[in-house]
Amino acid sequence: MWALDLGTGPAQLDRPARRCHTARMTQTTLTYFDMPVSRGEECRLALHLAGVAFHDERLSHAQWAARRASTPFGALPVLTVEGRPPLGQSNAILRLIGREHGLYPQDLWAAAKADAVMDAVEDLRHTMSPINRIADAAEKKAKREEAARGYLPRWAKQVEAQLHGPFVGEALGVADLKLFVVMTPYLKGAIDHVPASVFEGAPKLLALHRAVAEDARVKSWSARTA
Ligand SMILES: N[C@@H](CCC(=O)N[C@@H](CS)C(=O)NCC(=O)O)C(=O)O
Repeated sequence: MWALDLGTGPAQLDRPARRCHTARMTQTTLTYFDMPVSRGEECRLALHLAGVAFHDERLSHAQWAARRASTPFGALPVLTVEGRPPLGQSNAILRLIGREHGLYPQDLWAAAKADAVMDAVEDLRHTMSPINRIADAAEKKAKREEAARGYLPRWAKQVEAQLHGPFVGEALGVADLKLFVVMTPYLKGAIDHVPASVFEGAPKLLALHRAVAEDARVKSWSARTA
C-alpha cells in the first residue's frame, strides 16, 4: 500500500500509539542540492504538506559528481522509497506524492490541467536557465531584461488563464506548490535585471502565490528552513 510506502502521513500519525510497535516506518528520501529552490524544494514542500516523514538529503557538488551516474536521469531531484526503484523527474515525483496524499486532482481533465501548468513551469525553467548560465555580464543583463519585457509577463498571463482561482484546481495541490516555488525568487527581486513587479500583469497568479504562502503547512516548512 502506497500510503505506507511513502512513510508516515497525517493519517498514520493519528493512529493509536500501539500501532508503532507493529508498523515499521518506511524510509523515504528526497535527494537534491542544499538550496531552498527549484525542483528539489517543490518536492520537499509536497512531502511536507503530505505529512510524509522523509530524509531531506542535500548533496554538495562533490557528492553530486560521485552520485550523478547512478541516478535515473543524471539529474536531481530523486525520490527514493524503500522497496522501490529510485524515481527521477520532478513532475513525476510531484504527481506520485499528490495522487497518494490528496494533492492532485482525481478528475482526469482537472489532472491534465495541473499537468499542463507543471509543464509550463518547466518551460519557464528551460527558457531562463540558459540565460542564468551566460558568463558575459552585459549579455546576461540584456537577455534577462528582454525576458522581463516579453517572455516572463507573457508566461504569467498564459498560466493565469489556466487557474480555477485561487489555485490551479479546486484545492491547493502540487501544481500550486510548483508555481509558488518558481515564482518566489522573481517576486523577491532575487533575479538580477528582472524587476520584482514582473508578474504584476497577472493579479490572479500573484493571488495564488499569496494563497500558497498563507497555507499553515507552507508557513511551517518555511519557518523550519529559514
Ligand atoms: N526534467 C528534470 C530536470 C532535472 C534537472 O535539470 N535538475 C537539475 C537541478 S534543478 C540538476 O540536476 N542539475 C545538475 C546537473 O545536471 O548536473 C526534472 O524535472 O527533474
